[in-house]
This record gives sequence, structure tokens and C-alpha cells, in this order.
Amino acid sequence: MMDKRNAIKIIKEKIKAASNLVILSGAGISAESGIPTFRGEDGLWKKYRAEELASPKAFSSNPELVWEWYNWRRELIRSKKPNQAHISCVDLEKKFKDKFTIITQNVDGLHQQAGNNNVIELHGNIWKTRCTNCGDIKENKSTLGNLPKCSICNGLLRPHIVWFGEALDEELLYKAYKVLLSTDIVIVVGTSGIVYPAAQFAGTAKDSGAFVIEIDIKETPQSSLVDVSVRGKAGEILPLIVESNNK
Ligand code: BJW
Ligand code: ZN
Repeated sequence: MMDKRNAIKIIKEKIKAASNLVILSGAGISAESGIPTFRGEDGLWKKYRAEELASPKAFSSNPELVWEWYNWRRELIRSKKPNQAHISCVDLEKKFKDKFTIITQNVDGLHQQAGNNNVIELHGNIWKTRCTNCGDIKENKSTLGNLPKCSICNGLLRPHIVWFGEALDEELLYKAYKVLLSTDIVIVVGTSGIVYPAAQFAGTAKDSGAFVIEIDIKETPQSSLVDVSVRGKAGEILPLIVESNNK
């Protein structure tokens, strides 16, 4: 692995020469805002792993437990703010304008809260609910009970989030592949790179000619596949990369 200074220098040059850029973000980009990642040491809720709660099976067998988890996360996220890494993504959007896209696996909404406009939320949004009966989707930031009901049909609401085994929104997936296949650069930030289909995005972009950068505090299964992998916190590395391009 090349040393950090050299890696950052190369990344700065690549960004300077690029006409478009994609950020692929995961839970690690919100870690410095105080939101636990899924698979980190603090990723457990009570005795459950995310995989045990984020599934249609878990919801059908115990919707109250699943809602309890989501309500806990909603309250946690409500108190958090975008960090330096999110702010750097806003700076990048200012530079690349409509040639900039964030594809995020996060459901916390912090990219938009920071001021990014072009955000594809692959796995949904924790502030949205969907009726399991009539399908109505609403943004609802108020405090919910553990069995919230639809105001239209009284059906049980669920979080508007993509769980394991569920298909991602086709239109969003199409948009994501469209930008991945035509971008000059992809910066993969704070994702363990094990959840599909997002896990194959970096490879897809690289195969079609993009320069792929990874920023993560740890090595991931993607690290050996990308062009440059930088070990460090998103909130420290991203500002270093962006800094150069504003000068
Ligand atoms: C930092 C940091 C700092 C920390 N700075 N870095 C192909 C092969 C094998 C399996 C499959 C396959 N295709 C599909 C599957 C099954 C499944 C899957 O991928 N399973 C794998 C676990 C193997 N995928 C699905 O089921 C998907 N659906 C699908 O493909 O459907 C097909 C279908 C088609 C037609 C009909 C029906 C079905 C859906 C996946 C949905 C994922 N949902 C979740 C939960 C809901 C969201 C929520 O409630 O919040 O999304 S799972 C969870 O993982 C969440 C995340 O978005 C996602 C990714 O996690 P992420 O972001 O990578 O977080 P971590 O914690 O894993 O990693 C954090 C990283 O940050 C680490 O690397 C740290 O080191 C780092 N870090 N601090 C920088 N300061
Ligand atoms: Zn309804």
C-alpha cells in the first residue's frame, strides 16, 4: 500500500482532472457524527444484530420489536449532525455541480441535511414510513409508537427501508448504474462492502474505466480491488482531498 501523503497527492490530481465524480457512502461516513455503524463493535442493539432485525421475516413475526429498534434509531439520529466528511461532499458537489452524485446506503438523511442535492438513497430513509396495506409513503419525523398505523387505511406502517432479501427500487438502481458506468472517479467511503448490490458498484465502475478510491479506517474486501485505498477517518481524509481542489 502506498503511503498516505502520496495517495492523497494522487487523488487530488485525479479529482482536478476529472469531469464527474460519484461518492458511494456507507455507515462509516456518519460514524463521526455519533451514529453507530452496523458491523462495528458498537453495532449491536440490545442482543440483536442488524441482520436479525432488518428483515421482512423479523417484521412479520415481531413488528413491535422491529419498530422499537427503528424508534430508538430515529431518536438517536435526530440528535446528530452532519460531520466534516458530509461537509466535504457538499464542497465536491459545488465543484462538480450536476456532474456529481452521492449513492448512499445510509438511511439517516445526513447528506441532504449537510446540503447535498443529488443523493440516491439506495436503502431508503429512516424518516419515511410505508403502509403495508395501501403502500402509501410519507415523511414522518414525529415520535411514533411501536405499532404505528396508516392515516388513510389504518394498515400497519413499516419503515420505508430496504431489508435483507428485498429488492432495491428499480429506478434508483438504474440511476446508480447509469452514473457508475460513466463517471471518471468513484470515492467509496465508510462501507464494509459486503452488502449487495452496493458491494459490486466499485467493481462495475472500475471495469468501465473509473478511477476508484476507498477511504475506510479498516481494510475491507474491496481494498485490494480499488486503485487507491486510504486508511483513515472519513472526516479527516475527505477534507484533505477537497482542500486542494478549492485552491
Ligand atoms: C469508517 C469510520 C470512519 C467506521 N471513517 N470509515 C449476492 C451475493 C451474496 C448475497 C447477496 C447477493 N445479492 C443479494 C444478496 C443478499 C443480501 C446481501 O448482500 N447479503 C450480504 C450480507 C451477503 N442483499 C440483499 O438482500 C439486498 N437485496 C437484494 O439484493 O435483493 C435482490 C432481490 C431481487 C428481486 C426480488 C427480491 C430480491 C438488500 C440489502 C438491504 C440492506 N439493508 C441494510 C439494513 C436496512 C437499513 C437500516 O435499517 O438502516 O442496510 S443492511 C445494512 O448494511 C444497512 C447498510 O446500508 C448496509 C451496508 O452497511 P455499511 O454501510 O457498509 O456499514 P458497515 O457497518 O458494514 O461498515 C461500516 C464501514 O465503515 C466499515 O468498513 C468500517 O471500518 C468503516 N468506518 N468508522 C471511515 N470514521
Ligand atoms: Zn394505508
